Amino acid sequence: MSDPVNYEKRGAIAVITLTNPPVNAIGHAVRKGLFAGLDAAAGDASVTAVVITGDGRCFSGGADIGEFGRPPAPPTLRDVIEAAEACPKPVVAAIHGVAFGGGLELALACHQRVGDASARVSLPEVKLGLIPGAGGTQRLPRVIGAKRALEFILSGDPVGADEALSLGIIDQIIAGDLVEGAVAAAEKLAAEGKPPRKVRDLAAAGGTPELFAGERKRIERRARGQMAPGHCIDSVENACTLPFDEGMKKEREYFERCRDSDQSRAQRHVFGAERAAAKVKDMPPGTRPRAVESLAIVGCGTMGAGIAACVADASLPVTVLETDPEALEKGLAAIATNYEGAVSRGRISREQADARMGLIRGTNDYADLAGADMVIEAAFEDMDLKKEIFRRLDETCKPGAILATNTSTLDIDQIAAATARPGRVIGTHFFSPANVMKLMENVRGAETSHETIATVMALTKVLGKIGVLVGVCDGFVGNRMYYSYTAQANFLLEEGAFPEQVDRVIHGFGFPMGPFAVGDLAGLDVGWRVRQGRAKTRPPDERYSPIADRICERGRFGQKTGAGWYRYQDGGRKPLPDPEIEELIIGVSDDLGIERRNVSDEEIHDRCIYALINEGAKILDEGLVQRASDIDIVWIYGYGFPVWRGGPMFHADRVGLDKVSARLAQLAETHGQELAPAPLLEKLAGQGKTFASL
Ligand code: 3H9
Repeated sequence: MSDPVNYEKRGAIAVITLTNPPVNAIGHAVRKGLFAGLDAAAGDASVTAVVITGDGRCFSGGADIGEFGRPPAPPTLRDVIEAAEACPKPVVAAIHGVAFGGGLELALACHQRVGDASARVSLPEVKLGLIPGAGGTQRLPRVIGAKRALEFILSGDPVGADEALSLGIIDQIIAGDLVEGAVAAAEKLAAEGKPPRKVRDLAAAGGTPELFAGERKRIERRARGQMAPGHCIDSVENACTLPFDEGMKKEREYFERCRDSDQSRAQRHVFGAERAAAKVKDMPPGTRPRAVESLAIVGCGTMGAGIAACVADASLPVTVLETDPEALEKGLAAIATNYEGAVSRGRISREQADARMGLIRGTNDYADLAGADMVIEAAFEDMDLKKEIFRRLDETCKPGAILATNTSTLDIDQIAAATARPGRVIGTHFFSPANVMKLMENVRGAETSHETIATVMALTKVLGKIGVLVGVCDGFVGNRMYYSYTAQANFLLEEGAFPEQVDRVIHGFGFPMGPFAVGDLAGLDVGWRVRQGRAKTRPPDERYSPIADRICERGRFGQKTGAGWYRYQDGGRKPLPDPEIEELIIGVSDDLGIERRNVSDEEIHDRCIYALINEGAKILDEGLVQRASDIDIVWIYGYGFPVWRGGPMFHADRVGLDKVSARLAQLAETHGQELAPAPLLEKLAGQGKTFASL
């Protein structure tokens, strides 16, 4: 293994370079190397100043996340950072690519920071359920003021070189060779002969009590249930009110509390799970994704328009086909309106909106799709219609083009069979709104080629999405699990609960909304149509709740009709319990001969959440995902499962599969065999294993 830190001298300047690919994570060996380098530079009379930089693609992605579960080994990152700040010779950080987390904390302790145009800085610890723990909460407010530091730390989002310069996070942008520029800056500092400027000696400006109170209020809703954001605020407040060393001591306490919490463990799991999802286990080495430089979308309804916008957002040209000119015009207008909204909310500039709109071209003619590298069909959910479209696409599109379907339920293999290129057919299940939701279920059919899979997984990243590769089954992973979860929610209504109770429990678990509020938001008519289509094939002994159908029969399709599971006043979005629905639900219980009873919150939690986990276990057993954590990603990014619980399968592992399995077995005895523990769950529970162990 090569040394993870390189030390060299350029004239009188010591250059310490992190060489720990891929992202120069600061693990134990790097810390040791940095510490030794700083020590050597301090003790070498011929060295007048120091530059710290990163080799390869970036300065540093921060502390090594993989080490958080292990006992800390000295020197700690804080020791290294203190050594940099205390160095009697000027230390200059030279940043290219990312300086994230501990990487930025190291840079903030240097006496000057320079970067090139590629520099991006952030303190993303909050996304891992942590607070910056190596001085970030104490030094950043001293550099950019409390208000901006809070925004920066609470969002965890990066800023680019120009913004970092205007904020004062970096002092200079170097146009030519970064390290040469940094060495020149270090020589200049050394020549000035002044004592190094230390951020710890500055005062943090703007930390008013109102600022902190306002931020605490804001995160109550935005980060409900999460520990880290509150501690980020506490710690930045300390930077404004306490001496530096005391603030650091507190920061350490908060950091350790967060690091050792289940929440951070869950969020670190999600970080790894997200990256694991991108890897396809059976991909033959050397498989290369095809270039996708132009796309086409068939259908410009809600999904088609959303997908087109998401492609244009990624700066790729896209042709949108609607055979009906009026529908095309309407769809394109909807995209334009959406962009206008983004401009007026300040999310994108007018130039960006115009550029993106300029990438979208409408057509009524299939011939215009002939040159596309990939086509995504986003037509109505109807097998015959989709087959017909694929037949035409197969005839029209160039031989290498990939044909994808944005179905949420239909069998990809049947659709692929309508073409002479089943190897190039795949499912790309976007979630609505497609230009906002991060998840894509990429559905591999029996004949989908590895090259097609590699291409679509790579495209997913280009589109800024997180792709999970899944197999063909009814509803794929997300919706299939959603059916099991909402089925229990509906049965609970028949047995004695009301929508607001179920939604309250699920919201309390950490979902942004309960299943009934979600139904009203998404619209109830689509599911109704799907259920009508399936009525004929539903096994007669399968328990089926008619409540949702009866609600739809009254024309209550959710928020868009002002009424659904709830009523909505004056066009508002606040779900209000509706006596009409309570009456309807009680009527259904009567019709089914169910005696209503008091349903406890605990029962609601267990039946809904454990049904979800149980279906996940079946999916895993059927080999429809590559690993349990893929299911976690689907549920976090597609359905709002609380990230700080790590996803349903991680959550189950944490609760203990023996407990989950035993509780399901008990519930099944009273409430029906749908709740019987899945064989895989029972097996793992019996062996004392976890889903993660598979
Ligand atoms: C911290 O710093 C705590 C301190 O405040 C206090 C300490 C006392 N560690 O994302 P990619 C791996 S907390 C270990 O695919 P990209 C990653 O798993 C840390 N490994 O590439 C992947 O591995 P694999 C705060 C890391 O170019 C590979 O690098 N920092 C780390 O799309 C490539 O990653 C963060 O939260 C790490 N810190 O994006 C930053 N970072 O190849 C988290 C990455 O086996 N990281 N890896 O799948 C990121 O945001 C992105 O990874 C980054 C690169 C932008 C760096």
